Amino acid sequence: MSTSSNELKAYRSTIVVLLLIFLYAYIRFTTDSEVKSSVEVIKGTSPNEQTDCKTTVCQQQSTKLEAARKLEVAHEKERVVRAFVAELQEATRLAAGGEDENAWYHKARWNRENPCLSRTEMPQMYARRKFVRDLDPNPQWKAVLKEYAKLHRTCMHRIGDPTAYYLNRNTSINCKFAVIDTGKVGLGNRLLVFASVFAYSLLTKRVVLVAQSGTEVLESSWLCEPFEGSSWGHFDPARKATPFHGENQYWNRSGSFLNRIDEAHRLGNSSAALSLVEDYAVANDQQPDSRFFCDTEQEYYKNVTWVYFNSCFNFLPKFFTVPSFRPILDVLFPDRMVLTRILRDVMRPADPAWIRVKNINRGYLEHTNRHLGVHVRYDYRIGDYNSLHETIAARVLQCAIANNILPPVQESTSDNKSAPAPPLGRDPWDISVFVASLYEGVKSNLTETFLRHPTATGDSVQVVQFSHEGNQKFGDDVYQEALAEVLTLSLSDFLFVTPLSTFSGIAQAYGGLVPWFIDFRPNITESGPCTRAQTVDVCFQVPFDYNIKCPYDPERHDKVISDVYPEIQQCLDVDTKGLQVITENDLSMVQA
Ligand SMILES: *[C@@H]1O[C@H](CO)[C@@H](O)[C@H](O)[C@H]1NC(C)=O
Ligand SMILES: *[C@@H]1O[C@H](CO)[C@@H](O)[C@H](O)[C@H]1NC(C)=O
Ligand SMILES: *[C@@H]1O[C@H](CO)[C@@H](O)[C@H](O)[C@H]1NC(C)=O
Ligand SMILES: *[C@@H]1O[C@H](CO)[C@@H](O)[C@H](O)[C@H]1NC(C)=O
Ligand SMILES: *[C@@H]1O[C@H](CO)[C@@H](O)[C@H](O)[C@H]1NC(C)=O
Ligand SMILES: *[C@@H]1O[C@H](CO)[C@@H](O)[C@H](O)[C@H]1NC(C)=O
Ligand SMILES: CC(=O)N[C@H]1CO[C@H](CO)[C@@H](O)[C@@H]1O
Repeated sequence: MSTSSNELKAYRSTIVVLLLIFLYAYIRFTTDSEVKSSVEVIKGTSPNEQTDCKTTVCQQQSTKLEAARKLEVAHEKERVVRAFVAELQEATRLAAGGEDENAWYHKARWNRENPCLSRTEMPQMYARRKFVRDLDPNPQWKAVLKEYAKLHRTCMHRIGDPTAYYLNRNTSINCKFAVIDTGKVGLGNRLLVFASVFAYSLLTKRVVLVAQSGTEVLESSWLCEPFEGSSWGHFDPARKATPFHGENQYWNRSGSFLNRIDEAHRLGNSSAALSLVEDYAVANDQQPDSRFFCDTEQEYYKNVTWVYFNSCFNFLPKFFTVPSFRPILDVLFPDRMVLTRILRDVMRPADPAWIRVKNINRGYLEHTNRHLGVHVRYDYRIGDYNSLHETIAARVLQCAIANNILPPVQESTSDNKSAPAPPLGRDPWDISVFVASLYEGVKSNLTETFLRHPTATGDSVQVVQFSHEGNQKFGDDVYQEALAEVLTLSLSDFLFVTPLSTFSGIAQAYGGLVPWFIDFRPNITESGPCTRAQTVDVCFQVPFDYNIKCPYDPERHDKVISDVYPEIQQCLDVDTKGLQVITENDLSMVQA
């Protein structure tokens, strides 16, 4: 019995060694394009083999194999980034038309004229949090952003006034554009659309511009200019080029664009048929059509000079379903924290908003050991507030105590006042709770609770809230203030958010935090007061489809998105219906 089992083991090991040697050789000698698939083969089989891998030779082989695999992955990653940077550089070269930017661009002067404290200070503030890891450095992303900024300023310098350039149907400069138009929406939606359209512009090497109507706030008063040497704002201030309002100018609706693609496909792919789909400008309404997220359709979009996004949705998650976008997305954002990166490196607060954040921080939060952020948003109406606020206040407290974020309080105030706190193995903490809400209910309840009752740990808890507007407002000051609140929330160690709220969403995304949703469903009993989110990403609320809709990609067409891409999931029931990207590497650290 034992002899044969030993034999079997030896036999197995030999096979394993041979297999590993074979695979190693296979990796070494396959071409670039095959690297990916061979890597997958090894990934799939190695765990089983390693359990059998007892001999030293085998272990050495396996270590070598692992090293080879890592090296190949790193090379592949480098190759993808290099190729993408080269494409951006080529786009810039074509746009420049031989003009040298040193003749007109003065970096130091531009930076003097466009000060932005948060550019250098914000990363330091995030790094200072005590219960949250910092984002990994990402030099590839920085390099890509730098190239993109160069493309942006080159195009903007060459075309002059973008509105006139559009209205003249001018195509003399080799640049393409994407316009963001959110209309009148709150800060959260606005930033999410900015991030979505920016992501698209980067992926497709378009110049991103923000449409400006007379009544809208100037983004430059609350956001820094994101691209060195140029401005992305103020497109079409007089609304002469705006689609969906009155005169349509040159915009074709995305629906008619898709119809003509279908027509071209019916006629076969002769160049005559393809030229039927040569649009100057295409406008997307509400959110891009599902077919926007397909390679074939994106091939046609490459020939469209202007693409307009009239939207208030966060459609960024669906870019992870576009096969041709995936390699660079995967390489630049291995943890899928794309929204966090874009918010922190493109949507930087302008000095007035940032100074406000610093003041709040200095006055109330900096000296504390632990910082909980709470954003409570009742559904706009005072009725919801009156019926819900006691429940919500209780749930916030329960959630914080159940998750060891706030200490429990002692029942009696007078008798136990001098009772020594139980030994903790550390000094008592100062814990701060920052509440952002249009109402004061949660703040009053928490303040009262911690004033009346000593904590069981001896830690002290202070609660802060600044604005309580009652109703959501719009306007310059309100945007600055709202952004300051979002950023203060994002600087928390722990974050409680309101389901469905995009204001909550951008706080979690700036902060790189996986928050807890306070359950706003009145009668919920089984799930407890709160539910931990599944990701740092924000929900793409109500996408048109949960299936892939790419008729010219029969292999994927009509399949359920989450089946094909498990890294994209439906948003949680406690939150809202939609899709979101599941990020990796939660930055929260193990709690003390
Ligand atoms: C097109 O744009 C270029 C660059 O700004 C400009 O020189 C040219 O005059 C424009 N052409 C028309 C027809 O407006
Ligand atoms: C064009 O048509 C040919 C033959 O009908 C086909 O092989 C090819 O894949 C088509 N190309 C595109 C881009 O659709
Ligand atoms: C885009 O335009 C180029 C040049 O006009 C043409 O060769 C190509 O077929 C077009 N692509 C599509 C998908 O229509
Ligand atoms: C806080 O709210 C809970 C739930 O409504 C209530 O039981 C408690 O008395 C409140 N505490 C204070 C101090 O207001
Ligand atoms: C507080 O004091 C009361 C009465 O002396 C006692 O029953 C209770 O156990 C004490 N609580 C704690 C947490 O020490
Ligand atoms: C919640 O409970 C109350 C009282 O039990 C009931 O009247 C109400 O219909 C319930 N609401 C929901 C949404 O189930
Ligand atoms: C179907 C459709 O609306 N086509 C229009 C698209 O836009 C061009 C101008 O760019 C018009 O000439 C087409 O009629």
